[in-house]
Amino acid sequence: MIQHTLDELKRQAALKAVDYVQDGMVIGLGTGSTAKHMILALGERIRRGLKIRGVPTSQETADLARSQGIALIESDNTWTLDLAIDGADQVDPQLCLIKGGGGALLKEKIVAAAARQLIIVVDHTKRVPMLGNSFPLPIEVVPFGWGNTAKQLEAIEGKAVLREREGRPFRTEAGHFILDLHVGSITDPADLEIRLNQVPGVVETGLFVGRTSLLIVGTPEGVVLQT
Ligand code: ABF
Repeated sequence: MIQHTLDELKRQAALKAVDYVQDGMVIGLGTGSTAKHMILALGERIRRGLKIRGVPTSQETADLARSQGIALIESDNTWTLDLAIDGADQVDPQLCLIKGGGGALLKEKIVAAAARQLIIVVDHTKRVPMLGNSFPLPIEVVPFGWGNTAKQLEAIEGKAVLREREGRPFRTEAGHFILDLHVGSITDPADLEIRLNQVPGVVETGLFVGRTSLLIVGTPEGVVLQT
């Protein structure tokens, strides 16, 4: 059997996702190493004549998309997205997600909410029977009083750890902090999302519930789809 690296499995799944992109569509462009493969594949198709426009979920994605000739909608106003394609950190059997490992969860969720369809692309290691446990839940919070926000989150569940980069708090593109909430099994993602969002200071959580239209998984045995 051919040994595939995880990155190759992500690439194969991303290529499949790009099959769903049609001429004239407006596409939400995700962030991360899997989304990068998707953007490179879109670039290939654009060079063969595909015409699309994109809304990027991060500066990194915007830069890559431009380099691939994807026309970006620069307006912050209103867009109608035919499709969004993004990665995830964990996916459960109901297609609920944990996202935000890369820190782009806020724009990713806004884009997911604006899209008629959301395709999530992962390698098989991201599939879990239950969200949580091995991956802490990222929560974007305003810096003001973040320690108080952390305590209130912990009163709901888990241990909140301020994400740092090079010894300083990690800042999202919107200037917020990320608290990584170490929780056990998330038995009811919808309920937890509601409760976490009620804490003052929380901007958004990395729980994506009921948003995935199609999951595309790269596995050593081939690409698998789940709706
Ligand atoms: C983004 O990229 C994030 O929401 C998620 O944290 C990450 C997925 O990681 P990768 O595609 O690099 O494995 O979609």
